[in-house]
Amino acid sequence: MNELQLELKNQLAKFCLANIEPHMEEDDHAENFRKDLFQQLGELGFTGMTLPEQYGGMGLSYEDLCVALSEIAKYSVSYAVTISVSTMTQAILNEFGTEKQKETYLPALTSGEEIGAFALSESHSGSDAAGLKTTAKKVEGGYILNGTKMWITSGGIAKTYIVMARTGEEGAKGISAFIIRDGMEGFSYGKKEKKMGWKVSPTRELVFENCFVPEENLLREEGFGFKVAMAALDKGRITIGSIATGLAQRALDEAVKYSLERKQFNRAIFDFQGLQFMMADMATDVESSRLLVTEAAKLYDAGTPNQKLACMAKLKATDTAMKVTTDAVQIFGGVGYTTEYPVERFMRDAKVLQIVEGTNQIQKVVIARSLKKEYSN
Ligand code: COS
Repeated sequence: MNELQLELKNQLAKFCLANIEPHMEEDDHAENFRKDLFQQLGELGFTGMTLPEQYGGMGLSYEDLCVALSEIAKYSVSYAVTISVSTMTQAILNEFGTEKQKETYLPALTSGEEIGAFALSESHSGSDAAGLKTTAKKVEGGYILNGTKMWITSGGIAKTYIVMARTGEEGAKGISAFIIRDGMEGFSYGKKEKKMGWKVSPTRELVFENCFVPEENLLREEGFGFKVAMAALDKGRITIGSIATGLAQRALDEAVKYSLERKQFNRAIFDFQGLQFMMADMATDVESSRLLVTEAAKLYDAGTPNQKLACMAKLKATDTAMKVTTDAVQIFGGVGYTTEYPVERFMRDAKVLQIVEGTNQIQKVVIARSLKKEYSN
């Protein structure tokens, strides 16, 4: 970690300890997202880290972003994910938007005044993203959208949504990407999901009923939407990996500390080799996840993105988060299963990391496709 990254990490640790940690248990229970807290993170520069300064960003690298997200995730996966998805929305606008689109939407997002969201999934198209059914029919001056988007992170609290809808033929080539704003006529929110974890981060349906979207809200051209979505996920998968790594690190920290204090049979439970081996495995998995995530981010920053490595990072780090948080609960024993300690929340927050931004089975599909290509040449 370089000096700047250490500084970012320390600044975030201080902020999260003072402002997030004290509310987490209560907010998790009440499913309460604090917009003011998100905005404070914005004032510190953490809601637009990778965007150019010209649009209010910090002009930092994905490796820096991963360090920051990992640190926030130690305290709250929900806030880390809100920032990760909002940053992904900004990256889409920055990469595929016109100058006018960037100037219109980016400053409020980078500053943290507004939140961005990404809407690809539908009830019948999750892993098979190219099968989406929401339609965008061309009319004079724009498009009319009809359909429902599902499981949208920050649904309801976000102001700017990148929404994928069908303008043409079946499959990937018929999909286009639109910039949709909260409050547009014909755009409403469906039910807020009741979830196992990520309780502070709202997940909602987006409902489009004859929603008119002006032409200037189309990203690039018709039929370009699937590429927009996949390119965004290539980066999103690295940042999800960094969040998983932070969560796993925190679970390991808690487990080791507890095992050094907790006594059974007149000795600290850490002294039992059964537990030592468990914690050695946990630490090894956390470290390998961090190395994979960092390498994937570095390659992206160097202008040589490696999709296979990004998928491996997401796969390894999120499987690690699930395993390490589960083992942490085991090390805590009975109290680990109660809300007296945070490890049960860590375990609940870990599960969906194996599902979002492409299930871990989809990551394996992409990794295998890449292997086939490499070995067929
Ligand atoms: N970047 C740019 N373009 C990409 C791309 C990427 N990473 N991946 C695919 N494309 C392009 C392909 O090049 C292809 O275009 P051409 O025909 O012009 O070459 C087009 O997109 C279709 O690609 P493909 O044939 O690979 O699409 P599939 O339907 O087979 O889908 C998977 C591929 C399964 C990998 C994709 O649907 C996927 O990632 N699914 C999971 C969705 C997901 O992550 N959902 C989570 C939502 S956010 S919580």
